[in-house]
Parts: sequence; C-alpha cells; structure tokens
Amino acid sequence: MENTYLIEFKDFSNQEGHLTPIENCRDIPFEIKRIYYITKVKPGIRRGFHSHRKLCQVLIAVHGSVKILVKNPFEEQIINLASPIQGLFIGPMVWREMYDFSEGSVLLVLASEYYDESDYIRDYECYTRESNEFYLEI
Ligand code: T46
Repeated sequence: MENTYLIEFKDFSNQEGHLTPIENCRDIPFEIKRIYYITKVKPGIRRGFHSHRKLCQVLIAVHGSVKILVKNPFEEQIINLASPIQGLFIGPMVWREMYDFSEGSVLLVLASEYYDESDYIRDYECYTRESNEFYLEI
C-alpha cells in the first residue's frame, strides 16, 4: 500500500538469545527524533484513529503481537506485527488503527519528528478531504 511497507531487521541469535540492532538512517529511512512505546493495552481496546500530515514512523512489536489497520481513501490493509525483527514503516497521510494487542505486548515506535499535535488529523472526514488532494498530487 502507498506509504507503508515492512522492514526486516538483522537478527543475531545464538544459545543466549536474540539481538536486533537498529541504526539511525541505515535500518530506518529517516533520522529518529523521538521514541515511544505502548504497553499494558487491555483486551478489546483499539487505539490510533488518526493520520499524520508529515510524520514518518516505524512500528515494532518488540514483544507479543498487535494488528495494525492502515488505510487511505483508495485501499486498506491489516498487518499482524508479531516479530521483533520486523518494522512497519508508515509515512504521511495514512490512517492507522492498532488493536488486538496480545497480553504483555510492547509496541515500540520510532518517529521522524518531535511530538506535534498539529500534525495529527484525528477526524476521518478531514482526513478524507486532505488525503484525496494528497494522493492526487503524488
Ligand atoms: C501513532 C500511533 C502508532 C505525547 O505527549 N507525546 C508523544 O510523543 C505521543 C506519541 C503522545 N503524546 C500524548 C498525546 C496524548 O495525550 O499521549 C497521549 C496519547 O496519544 P494518542 O492518543 O495519540 O496515542 P495513540 O496510541 O492513539 O497513537 C500513538 C501516536 O500518538 C501516533 O502518532 O501513530 O501511536
């Protein structure tokens, strides 16, 4: 889907466990300015329900699993993030919803910008209007 894709990270594994390195601008296609993580999400909870105008992010289920619905006015996709060596890149103007967080799951997010509420589009009708123009231009 436009502006979303999966990234495979390295996995150094041996009898002592697994190690996954992530290098700024090498494994991630932008300079990381912010990191946050989402934990202890109760069963049945759905989060997100927004798009970003400019922000790029990579979502990683470093523990457990979580489903991500990504959509734009023309297509939609559900990705089951369930591996710490897989990241989901989400670029600008992609609506996202996160749900089905498994018990104890940790969703790590690497972001290209500092937190800025004015970059969010939280109303779906506004999103449809703005994104129609956005996708017609690209
Ligand atoms: C996204 C998905 C995957 C901050 O103050 N700083 C931050 O860096 C973030 C991310 C959030 N906040 C505050 C804003 C809200 O008062 O934390 C509160 C919860 O944020 P929100 O309701 O936006 O959380 P989610 O899980 O719906 O969305 C988050 C990110 O906000 C968003 O950018 O793409 O995770």
